[in-house]
Amino acid sequence: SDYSEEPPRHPSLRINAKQPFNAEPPRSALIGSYVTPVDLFYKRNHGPIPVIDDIERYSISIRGLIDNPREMLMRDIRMLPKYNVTATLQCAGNRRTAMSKVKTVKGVGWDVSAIGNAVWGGAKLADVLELVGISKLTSTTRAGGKHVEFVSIDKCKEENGGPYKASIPLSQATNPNSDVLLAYEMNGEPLNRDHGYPLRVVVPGVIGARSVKWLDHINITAEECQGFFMQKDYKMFPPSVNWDNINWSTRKPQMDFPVQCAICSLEDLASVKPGKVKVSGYAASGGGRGIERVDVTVDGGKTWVEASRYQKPGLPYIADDISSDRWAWVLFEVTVELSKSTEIVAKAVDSAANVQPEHVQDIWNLRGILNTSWHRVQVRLGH
Ligand code: MTE
Ligand code: MO
Repeated sequence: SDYSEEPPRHPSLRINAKQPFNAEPPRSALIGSYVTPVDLFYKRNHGPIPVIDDIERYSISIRGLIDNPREMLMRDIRMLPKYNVTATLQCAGNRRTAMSKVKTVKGVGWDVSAIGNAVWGGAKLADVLELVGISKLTSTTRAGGKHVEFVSIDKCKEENGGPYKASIPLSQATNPNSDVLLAYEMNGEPLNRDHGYPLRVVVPGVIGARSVKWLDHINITAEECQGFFMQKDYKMFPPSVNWDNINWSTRKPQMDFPVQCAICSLEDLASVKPGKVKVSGYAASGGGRGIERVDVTVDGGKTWVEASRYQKPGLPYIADDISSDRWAWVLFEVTVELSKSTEIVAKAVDSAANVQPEHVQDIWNLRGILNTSWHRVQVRLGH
């Protein structure tokens, strides 16, 4: 594999792995703005970044169990109605480093910033599929297709040098309300190379692993994608499963991400002055569920205070209201009074009343995914 043509990257990113390039911004970058700047958006790769220079000839093909397979150029995709969807992308491995402190896990270590919120611009997958004769809201094609597989251009070692791939159910792909995009823009700019130039999939509300970058083709299949990242990775196992007794086929590939939050105004072991301290961070849930509440405690849970939540300035955030971005995170903020060194804890509740698990050890799993335990930050009182 060749890493000689990697794109330039922002110097403040914290590099968790160099080749493939995996990096996240400092916590504070996430609360600087509701929409995460592209430069500071986490980058999660499994191989070298593909080089695509002939954009005029770049095309994707749509094939498999359909009547009218078709090749589409970028201009064909741009001809379809363009949608801007504000959606949070989160790696299933977000907060893995904290989980690995319970017991070793396999995978790239991440702090709390393998997540970002962007405005993705592109065509709806439901519109693209309609062009090849698959009507909206269908779950099976005439030829028996039930899944939509996205295959990339990149090459990764987990696929023995083959491309990264993933699939989603056809019913989700053909539902315009699920807002699955073939995106060519991020925050109003053409996608950059790290994030999938020229075209990527964005599956809102679902773990980042299904949002395939550098799309090469779409396959309509009878079965779920059999690729490594669907079948031998990104599945949630109970704490009892280890590398000797694992049976991958017993679990489904993870799709929606669970309710999550993290404090981003403080690094762990931060030194703070006694008195009023502002605590802020992000909260997000998968499946289009909004955030109902974020609770914060500084006294070990004896008392909790509710943080205020916001998306856009001047617009009240109400979970699941049509005025809110349903695929996007909320930022939260609360002022607490500190008189001694302590642990600050935050937990979120989503609109289906799902709550985060209290302790990371209860959800420990060998791949270190979905650490959504209450977020804890130790603070020391300074002068
Ligand atoms: N698509 C391709 N082609 N190759 C990859 O390595 N990584 C996936 C997904 N899509 C990946 C991919 C994973 S695990 C995540 S979390 C997101 O892309 C990360 O997207 P980002 O780098 O734009 O933040
Ligand atoms: Mo990921």
